[in-house]
Amino acid sequence: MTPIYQTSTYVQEAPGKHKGYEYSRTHNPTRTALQKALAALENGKHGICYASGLAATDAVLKLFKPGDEILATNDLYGGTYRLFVRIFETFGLKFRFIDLSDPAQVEAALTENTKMLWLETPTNPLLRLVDIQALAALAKTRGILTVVDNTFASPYLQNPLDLGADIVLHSVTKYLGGHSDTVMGALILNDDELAQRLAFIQNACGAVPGPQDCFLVLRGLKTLHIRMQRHCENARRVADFLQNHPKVGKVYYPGLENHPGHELAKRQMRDFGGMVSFELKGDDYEESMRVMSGFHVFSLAESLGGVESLCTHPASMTHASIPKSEREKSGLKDTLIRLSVGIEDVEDLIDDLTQAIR
Ligand code: P1T
Repeated sequence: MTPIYQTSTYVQEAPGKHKGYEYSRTHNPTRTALQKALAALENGKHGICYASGLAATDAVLKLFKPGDEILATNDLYGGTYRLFVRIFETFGLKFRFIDLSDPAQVEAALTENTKMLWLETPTNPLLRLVDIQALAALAKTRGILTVVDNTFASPYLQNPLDLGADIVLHSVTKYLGGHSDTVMGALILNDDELAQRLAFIQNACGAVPGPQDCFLVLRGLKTLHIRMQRHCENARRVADFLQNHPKVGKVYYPGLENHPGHELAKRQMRDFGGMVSFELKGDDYEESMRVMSGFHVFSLAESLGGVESLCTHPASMTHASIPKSEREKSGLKDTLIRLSVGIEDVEDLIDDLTQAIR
């Protein structure tokens, strides 16, 4: 097993002459092992880890300069929106949020200042599908960078670099770590020059993960494939159950045949993932709140991708930093319930949903 190199500095042979490692903000052997593993999982050449998913996003944004414009999906993690609008807009970057599921709309929205497409697919929390191959091809013709936040799918289900994306981002906190015990982010890419710039930002800005966390993620990765198989199986059963429940309204899961992105999901992903969102019939706010407070097996908490099932109320939790008017424009209702379906016995999950909805 890769040791946990719990060290901040390394003895050098002579001034300016080190043995490959000089200081742990720059390099740490446990982190190097993890970065290589993550690169391999995404079929990428370079992996670069950061202290959180948002720290990885922050590093990508530092590639740009005032006046540059970023076109982003209008359904995305609330913290990403907050970083874009509340931090980087004040430094002169410009952001526009549109529905990226229609490539024709995207083409019409591009301007000469557009420098990056920011994709999530499936999106958080509405599980919309975005065509990575089509958008990356379009972006390439204009010299625009395509970044895919692959957190919801994980590399087990989808490899954006193979579809033409330039950079893959992960909140490693989620499926890669897999046990709700670590916060971390990663970027994976092929381009040497871009990787050098991002590694420079990693060191110069300093948002690096510690060796203990790198070890935990290395251990988590060993079961990624098995966990993902079970997440997908359980989520499919949960989605089917919800779809057939008389009190449930809309169910958002790319594995359902009536999901508008189902055909694309079949092409782009190997399975449909562990995230399911739904609304109750009648869209009553108080009823939704009662369901979310009534679970015994699902824990009411932010985050996703751990072995234990979680339930989240996006409007007040993960997406509270997006103004209500913007949330409504993208179709995110205050009554939406998001489930991260874990790897427990699925009958326990169905029983819990049954009693909570009752
Ligand atoms: O939490 P952090 O490791 O900084 O990752 C941010 C992030 C980035 N991208 C996506 C798609 C995410 O879902 C997240 C974090 N999301 C949650 C905490 C959540 O419950 O949705």
